[in-house]
Amino acid sequence: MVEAAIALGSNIGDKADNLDQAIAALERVAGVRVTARSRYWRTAPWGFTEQDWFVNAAVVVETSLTARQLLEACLDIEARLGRVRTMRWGPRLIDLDILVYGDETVDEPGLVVPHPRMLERAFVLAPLAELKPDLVIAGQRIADALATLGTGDIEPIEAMPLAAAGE
Ligand code: GSY
Repeated sequence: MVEAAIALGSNIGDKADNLDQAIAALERVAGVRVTARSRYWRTAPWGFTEQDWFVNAAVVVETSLTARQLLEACLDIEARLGRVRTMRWGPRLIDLDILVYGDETVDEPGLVVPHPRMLERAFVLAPLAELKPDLVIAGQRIADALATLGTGDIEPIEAMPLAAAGE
């Protein structure tokens, strides 16, 4: 069994429900067991900023799948939930990205782990730091990498008044 971490994000429709459904679908994949999940975070859009805010989260899974099989399972969940791929950095119904797969390094078409840009993104590190603060990627502890980033544009949804979370 390998321990892997997966980032989730959504900025179309009922974002939190999209994440709920994706995590439930992951739990149903044979050979995958979700062992921990972060809070949901409301995050400002990164990259292409002229789009709606995101809900982001992270999960840790124990899996007997290979990294490639886990990727295929994630892509299958995205497709079944109705994701349509348009622009590269554009809005998305649901996004599942493998962040780490054990201590393996993979660099293949369509599959690069550890995720090459994860250390630059607070919307990835904040949820992951709740679950794996001491995980070291490229020589950096997740919690330390997060501390170097601005976190002013992200906040855990549970900490917000319900009316604001649902706006
Ligand atoms: O890289 C994942 C998709 N994505 C996101 C995201 O998940 N959250 C935020 N806040 N901004 C993003 N920009 C892109 S692209």
